[in-house]
Amino acid sequence: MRRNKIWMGTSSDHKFAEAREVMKEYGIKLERLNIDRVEIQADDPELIAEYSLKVLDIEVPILIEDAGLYIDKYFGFPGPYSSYALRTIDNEGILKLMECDEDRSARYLSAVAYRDGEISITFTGEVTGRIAYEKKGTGGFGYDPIFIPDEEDGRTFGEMSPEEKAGISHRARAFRKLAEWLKNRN
Ligand code: ITT
Repeated sequence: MRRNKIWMGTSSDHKFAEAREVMKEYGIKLERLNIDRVEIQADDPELIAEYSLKVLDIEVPILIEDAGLYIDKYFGFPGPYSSYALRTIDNEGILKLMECDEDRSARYLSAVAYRDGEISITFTGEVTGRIAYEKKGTGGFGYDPIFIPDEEDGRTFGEMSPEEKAGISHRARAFRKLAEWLKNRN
């Protein structure tokens, strides 16, 4: 089975664009399968991605990514409910909820479940940071305007270029692990 072309099942233009750029660094072509994947309720993004992939009846090399924002003080909320929280309370709601909180530590998690004719394997990526006091920047998507990664200079992901975000993001880390693994295997 050809593995230098892989499909990503996602409804998100942003997730796909970020993932495609990372895979391109390794000479791997990522194609988009525009689907609404089946998502189970679980705390762990690995389990969610793996289940979404398991119920997908397609025989090509394919992957699913599950990602989310996990706020430490709120025991990981919104976590697996990240899409729902964005659709309902949005970034303004998160900022309001945390108005008086000094502990603002948070992380993004990504789990990429991959399958081809021979093997199923999952890789994870994480970036730690904190929730800003106000929205900043128009780059990225979702929670990026309120997430400040630890490893940078205090700017939110929303204030960074796509390349800067890709240098340290949860997604880039998980996809790089997959790409390295695929390269070593070929
Ligand atoms: P698919 O399930 O169709 O892939 P989705 O948008 O539902 O797309 P996720 O469940 O993986 O994707 O992500 C949940 C939400 O978390 C998503 O709606 C984003 O808004 C947010 N999110 C994930 N990664 C993010 C990132 O890198 N920057 C900002 N927000 C992100």
